[in-house]
Amino acid sequence: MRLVQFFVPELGKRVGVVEGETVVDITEVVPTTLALLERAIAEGKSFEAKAKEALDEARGRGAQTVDFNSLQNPPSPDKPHLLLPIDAAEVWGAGVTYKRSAEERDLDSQTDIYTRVYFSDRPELFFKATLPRCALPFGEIGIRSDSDFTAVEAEVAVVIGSDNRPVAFTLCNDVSAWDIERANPLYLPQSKIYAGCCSFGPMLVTAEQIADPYSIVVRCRVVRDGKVVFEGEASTAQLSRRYEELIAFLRRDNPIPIGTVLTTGTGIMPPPEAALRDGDIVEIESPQLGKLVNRVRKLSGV
Ligand code: DO4
Ligand code: MG
Repeated sequence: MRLVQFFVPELGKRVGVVEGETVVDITEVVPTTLALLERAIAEGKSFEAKAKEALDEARGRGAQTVDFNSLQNPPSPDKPHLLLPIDAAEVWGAGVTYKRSAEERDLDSQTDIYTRVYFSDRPELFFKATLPRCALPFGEIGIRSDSDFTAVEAEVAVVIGSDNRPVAFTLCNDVSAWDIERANPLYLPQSKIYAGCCSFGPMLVTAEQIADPYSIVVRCRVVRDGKVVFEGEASTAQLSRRYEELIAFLRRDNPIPIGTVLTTGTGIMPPPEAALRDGDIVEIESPQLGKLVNRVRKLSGV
């Protein structure tokens, strides 16, 4: 199942199942994707099975449909648009899970700490964002006012249920101020957490729909004044850790809410020339997970 949350003027927030180019509105059965996941867990059902049940029930009640393309708009109270696909209470990140990420970060910061973490039993995990810090699909991601090199980090994210198996996958942009991280790795939280530091979506794809979670291809483009200034690609075939391992470490002695999103690291490392600028458009795309688009905005420092 592919699940979205979206906004329709006059109706407000909606939940839908994406079937091809059509979105079947299941809001009359369940008000949010998080409620759907919570109900699935309470009833001992898979997220996929519960979504199918909700879809069948909504259809039985004569569910409305909308065209998926009609939702691909920047957030505005006057136009239908996509929302974040789950109201995650917390977004966490895993780092240096791809060799390139370890090598390039060590080179840039003249340390070996990233390679050590890459090979260590314990993964790097960090708190990334709360929902208000996350940009909606087609919404604005931020560049801190004190950063000259903020980069897109195009990643696969998992949604966590009640155990260590991902219940769904989505795309995530772990936007990060690399110059701040490079100045001193202890500045990592300032590099990672600020207004508009993250976006994820456009949809949740339930785990059952992903034939091989270790061959998810992710492509990323930065478009400036209509021209592509950076393009990169990675695959979760290059991911050095298992999703279950990352989730198990995150959950250890750390009660995380159902529906938490964990973004699993980037395998695409843009060069300094691709430092994000105000007005850039960032596209992250995957054949399995859809396309996440955001505009970039330089923050004002207040
Ligand atoms: O260690 C710093 C952050 C790493 C990260 O976010 C990544 O590898 O994706
Ligand atoms: Mg990252």
